[in-house]
Amino acid sequence: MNVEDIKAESHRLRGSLLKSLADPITGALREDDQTLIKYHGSYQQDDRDIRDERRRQKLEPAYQFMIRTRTPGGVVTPEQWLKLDAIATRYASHSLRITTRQAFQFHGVIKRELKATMQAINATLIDTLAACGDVNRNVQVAANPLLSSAHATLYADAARTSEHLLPNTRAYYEIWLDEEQVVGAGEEQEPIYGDKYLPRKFKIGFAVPPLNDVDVFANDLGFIGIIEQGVLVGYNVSIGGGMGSTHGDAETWPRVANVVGFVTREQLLDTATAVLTTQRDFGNREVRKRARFKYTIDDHGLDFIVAEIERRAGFSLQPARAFGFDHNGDRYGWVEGEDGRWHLTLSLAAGRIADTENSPQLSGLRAIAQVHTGEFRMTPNQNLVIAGVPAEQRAQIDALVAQYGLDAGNRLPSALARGAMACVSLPTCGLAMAEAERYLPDFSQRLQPLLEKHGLAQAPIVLRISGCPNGCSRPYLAEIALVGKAPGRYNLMLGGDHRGQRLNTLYRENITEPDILQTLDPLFARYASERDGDEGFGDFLHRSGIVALPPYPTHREISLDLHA
Ligand code: SRM
Ligand code: SF4
Repeated sequence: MNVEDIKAESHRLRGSLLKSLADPITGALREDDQTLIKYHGSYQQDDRDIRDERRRQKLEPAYQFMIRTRTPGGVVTPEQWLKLDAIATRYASHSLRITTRQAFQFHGVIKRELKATMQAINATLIDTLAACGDVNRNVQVAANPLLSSAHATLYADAARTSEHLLPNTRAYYEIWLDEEQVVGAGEEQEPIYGDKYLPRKFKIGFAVPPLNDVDVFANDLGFIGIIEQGVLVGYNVSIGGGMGSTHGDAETWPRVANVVGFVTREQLLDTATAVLTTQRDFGNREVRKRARFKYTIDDHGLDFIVAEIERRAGFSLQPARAFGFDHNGDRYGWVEGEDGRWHLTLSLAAGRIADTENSPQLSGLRAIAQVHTGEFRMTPNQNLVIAGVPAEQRAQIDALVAQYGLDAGNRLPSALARGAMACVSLPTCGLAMAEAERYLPDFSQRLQPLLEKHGLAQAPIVLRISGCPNGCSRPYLAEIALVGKAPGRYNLMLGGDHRGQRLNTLYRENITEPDILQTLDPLFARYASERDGDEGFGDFLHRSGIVALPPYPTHREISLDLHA
């Protein structure tokens, strides 16, 4: 069955999940249920490292499940942290993985423990509903603001947007939490989503200028907080961002969002509903790879879509207000919020938190969670903020950070390595074509001598690696990106800016590490000697004519003068 039919016939996302879970013969779910479980925040996967060996032994693949949390803005309390850590250790692969959208992923959960794991997660008061599937996903929020009170308001707005856009079905609670079915599945209404939910996934991000850590222009819908005299007065709205594309398919492309206007905080939920339902009704339900909102905008035209949004919302968007972004990465180390509390940002290697021989990070963060009185914030760059630390507790946190080597990432020798991202990729991702997370530390190390040779160790160059063109590490916004093509082979993309406002361009196709290093060497040399002040690497490549904008037919760069 195709995905549209599976959704429509699923009895509001129930399908035969209960039967699939109860079947002791296989570690897998029935085929249609593999689609439906995504809406519950989980993916069926198999361990690709042992796939061939299992086949040789005539065993079914080593089926296992990934579970993703719905944690708007990536905020968790120390109590929740400790419980999630215990779940990772008891049911999953002994690691917590911070995603590029500020969620946790657990990997390696087996089918017969799936329900217990879901129940344990829900017992922390965190759920996984709508973390995957054709619905609104985990809402991103700027993680490391200096303006604490405006951020708190913005975070609350993001959290209520997330709640407002949740599916209405009780399927999740019945299947995982044993809630009794009181309403017939056929009678349940989905006022926002309708019978077939959205044509495709939908993503919302809330940014706080001047930081664009959420990469707001990669989201289907972006809200850019406008803060005047310390007060959050409303949001600029951006629509139509997205990264995914398919190698060699000219019908697909990454796209940066268009800034289309300004709305007040009171208009936020109506705006979100209007945008989401416009995509629900106009999105392409025939061709799934063309179903994202970015293509709906390109196919129908921006003016038509904006008019439709305004019609549904019942008000016109005001002209966008001036704002400016200065970087899309995180700021590491301690910063003081305006309320006098402190926030410590730790750089983590591709967001993976595990205990390894030289780096007991899971244990270290457990020790911090046991004494921390503030909160943890996962960043959209796969890093972690130990947030809201009273001044008098900084020394204690610093001592634990040092004891467990939690600052290893902050002490990496290049700014590039500290800020780099990589998607999960192998061995769990079924779509991976090349290594990403596991390759990032090696690649950064190989790049180090080149950076040093050209005096660029502290140049904040944005590097991102994805194991395939779906772009989960948002590679098309990076100044340097490797996009997986085949084992050990990548497309080298160059020329994004460091504010997340310009897409990069394919520079060399399907090359191996030695070629990548050889290609970058002379470019680093020119950048080192010809850059203009603190000009970014991507900006330099454009100014000097080394790369041009990519040949995609639609929105490739934010063209407004956004630098207020
Ligand atoms: Fe992603 C599919 C991991 C952020 C675009 N993504 C997947 C799957 C579920 C593979 C699959 O479909 O079988 C990956 C699971 C890997 C694993 O083993 O864990 C996966 N995506 C991730 C995460 C964990 C990457 C990471 O290293 O952190 C991120 C989880 C985010 C979250 O918490 O919700 C993740 N994915 C993204 C982003 C970045 C973002 O949203 O800011 C993108 C690009 C933005 C966008 O959506 O356009 C992204 N993921 C995709 C796509 C391409 C969608 C498209 O429009 O074509 C796929 C494939 C698909 O949907 O068919 C995909
Ligand atoms: Fe998997 Fe590709 Fe996403 Fe990486 S970019 S996690 S390889 S789907």
